[in-house]
Amino acid sequence: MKKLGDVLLRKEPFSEIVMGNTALVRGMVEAHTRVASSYPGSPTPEIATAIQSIPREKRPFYFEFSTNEKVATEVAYGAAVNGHLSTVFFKSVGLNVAADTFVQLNHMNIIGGMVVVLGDDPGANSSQNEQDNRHIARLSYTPVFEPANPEEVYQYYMEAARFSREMHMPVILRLTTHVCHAKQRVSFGPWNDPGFDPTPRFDPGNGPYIPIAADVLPMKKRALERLETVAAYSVTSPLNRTIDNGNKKRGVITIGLPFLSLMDVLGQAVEKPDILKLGIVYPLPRNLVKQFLEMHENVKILEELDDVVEKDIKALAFDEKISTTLIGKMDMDDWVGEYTPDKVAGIMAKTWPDMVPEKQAPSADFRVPARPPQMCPGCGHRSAFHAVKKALKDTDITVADIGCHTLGYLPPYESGRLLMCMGASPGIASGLALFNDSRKVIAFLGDSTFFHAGIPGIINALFNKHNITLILMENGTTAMTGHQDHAASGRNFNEPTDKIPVRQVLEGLGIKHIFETDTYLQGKLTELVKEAVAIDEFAVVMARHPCMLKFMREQRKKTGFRERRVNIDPEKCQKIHDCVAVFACPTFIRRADGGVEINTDLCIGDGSCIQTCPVKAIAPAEEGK
Ligand SMILES: Cc1ncc(C[n+]2csc(CCOP(=O)(O)OP(=O)(O)O)c2C)c(N)n1
Repeated sequence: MKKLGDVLLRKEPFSEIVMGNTALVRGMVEAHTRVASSYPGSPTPEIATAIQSIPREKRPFYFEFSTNEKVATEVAYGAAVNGHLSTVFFKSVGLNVAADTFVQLNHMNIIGGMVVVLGDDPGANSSQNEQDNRHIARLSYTPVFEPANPEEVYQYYMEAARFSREMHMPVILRLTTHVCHAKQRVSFGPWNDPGFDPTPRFDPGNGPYIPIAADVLPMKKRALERLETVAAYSVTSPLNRTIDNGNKKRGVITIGLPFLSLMDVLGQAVEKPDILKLGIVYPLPRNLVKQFLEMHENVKILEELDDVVEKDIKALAFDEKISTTLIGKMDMDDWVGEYTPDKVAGIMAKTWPDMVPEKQAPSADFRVPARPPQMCPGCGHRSAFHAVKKALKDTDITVADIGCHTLGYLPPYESGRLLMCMGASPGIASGLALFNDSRKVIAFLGDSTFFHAGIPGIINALFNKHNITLILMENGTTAMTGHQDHAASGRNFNEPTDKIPVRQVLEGLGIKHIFETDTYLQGKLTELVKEAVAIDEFAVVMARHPCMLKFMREQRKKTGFRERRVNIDPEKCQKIHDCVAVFACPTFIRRADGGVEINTDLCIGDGSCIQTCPVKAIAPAEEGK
C-alpha cells in the first residue's frame, strides 16, 4: 500500500478514498499553498496528521502548530501579506480566541490570499458549545464557502484559495464535524509544482495595513465592495447548484451536511422537491435564491444550528415582495444538534407529511451502548485528582479548565465544578475568591492551555493579589486532542526545539509559592496541596509527569520493553473497593461476589493504583502471571 504522504504528492490526477480533512491537504498541495498554521482542536487535528504524513523535506508548504488560534491566524496573515497563499485552521471555539485578529482581516489587502478553515461542531461532539460560526461572516464581511462531503472539501478549498488570491481577501471554508471525518472516493487533479519564488513581497504601498484614524473607513468601504463582488460571483459559481426534480410546488434550500441527510431521506419520499444547494452561504447569491423562490409555491429552508441563511432569505423575500411560503426554523423549533438523516427525516415529515413517510425511530437493535468519557487507565490526572481531593474540604471550590483533566469533574473525583473555556480557570477562580474568606478556591490548568490562554489569568491573579491555588498539571503534551507538541514539549511540529520550562516562566513572573512533585507521588501531592491552600496568597502546585498513554507508546517501541501490570492478591483483598469506587481506574472490575479483578487488556502497569489500596492488596504482577 502506498504511504499517504506519497499519495498526497502525486503529480498525475488520481482518485482515492479519503477523509474530508485529508482531501483538504491535497487541495492545499494543488493550490500551491505555501504557509499553514493551526492550534489543535476537534474536528480539525487530522488535517495536521495528513500534513505530517508528508516528510518535511518533501512538504511543499510550511506548517506549524502555533501557541493558540489567534497567533496561528497572525502567522498565516503575515505570510499572506508577504505574498504567500496561506491557510489557518482550527475548531469552532478557536474562532473566539482568534477573533480580535480575524475580524480585521477583511480590511487588509492580503496579496497572497488566505483561507480560514473553521471546524464547527454541531452536536457539540467535542466542544463546550455548538456555536454557529457563520455569524462571524456578517460581522467581519468575510465570505463563507461550505462543502458537504470530502470531494467538496477539496473542490471548495481550491476555489476559496483561487478566489482569495485574486481578490486579496480572506475566505472562510466552513467545515463541520462529519464533513471533516466522513470518507469518500475523491477525484483529485494534477499537481504541477511551478517552483516557488520565496522573495518577501511585503510592500506598505499595497496597504494601508494600519487600520486607524482616517484609513479605517475607506478600508471598511473596500471590504464592503469586495463583498459585492463575491455576491455577483456567487450567482454564477458552480459551488451553488440546483437539482431540478420538476417540482414547481415545493423546493428546499439547503447547505452542507443537511443536504446529504436530505438526499438520504428523499430516497424513501413519495415526491421529490426541487433543491437549491448553496455552497456559498455568505453573501447570499440573491438572484439565484430569488429565481428559486419565484419558481416554487413553498420553500423549506433546511439548515443546521441557527437561522443564518433563513433570515437572509426572508429579508430577500420581503425586499423583493415574493409571496412564496417560506418554512424555516421558526416554524419547527429545531435549533439544537446535528442534522443527521434521522433528524432531517423527522423535520421533513413535519414539513410535508404527505411527501416523507413518518420518521421511523431507530430500532433498538441498532443502538450502540453509551460510552461516557473517562480518563485512560493509568492517567496521571486520575492519580492527581485522587491525591488533591484528600487535601481539600468539601466546601472548597474547584475550577476546571479544558483538557483531559476536565474529566476530573466526573464522579468519583468531582474535582473542578465549573468549566468555561481554555485558560479561564485562574480568572474564574480569582472572581470566586473575592468576598470569600471561608471557602478556598483551587483552579486546575493543563500545560498546553497554560501557553494558549492561561498565562494572562495567572499574571492577573498575581498582580491583583488573588488568593487562589493553581494546580498545574504538566504532562508535556496537548493530550486531549491527540498529543500535539507544545512550547514545553521540546519539539515543535517540524523539529526539536528548546523547551520553554513552565516552572521558569512562573518563577520569572515572580510567583513566590511554587511547589512541585511527580503526579504519581500521591502522598506528597496531597501534602503540597494542603500547604499551598493554607497560604493566603496566590500559590502554584505543579503536578508533573509525561502523559502515561504517550509515555507507554514510546516505551513499547524500545527494545527489551516488557509489558507490566498489577494483580490483586485475593488473600489480602478485603473488598473495601477503594480501587473501584474511589480511585476508579477502569482496569478494576468488581465481580458479583464482591471480589475485584484486573482487566488485563486495559491495565498498562503504571502502578499508580498500588498506593490507593488501604490493605495493600494490589501489587505488580510477576512476570508471566
Ligand atoms: C479555544 C480552543 N482551542 C482548542 C480546543 C481544543 N482542546 C480541547 S482540550 C485541548 C488540550 C488541552 O491540553 P492541555 O492543557 O495540555 O491538557 P491535557 O489534555 O494535556 O490534559 C485542546 C487543544 C478548545 N477546546 N478550545
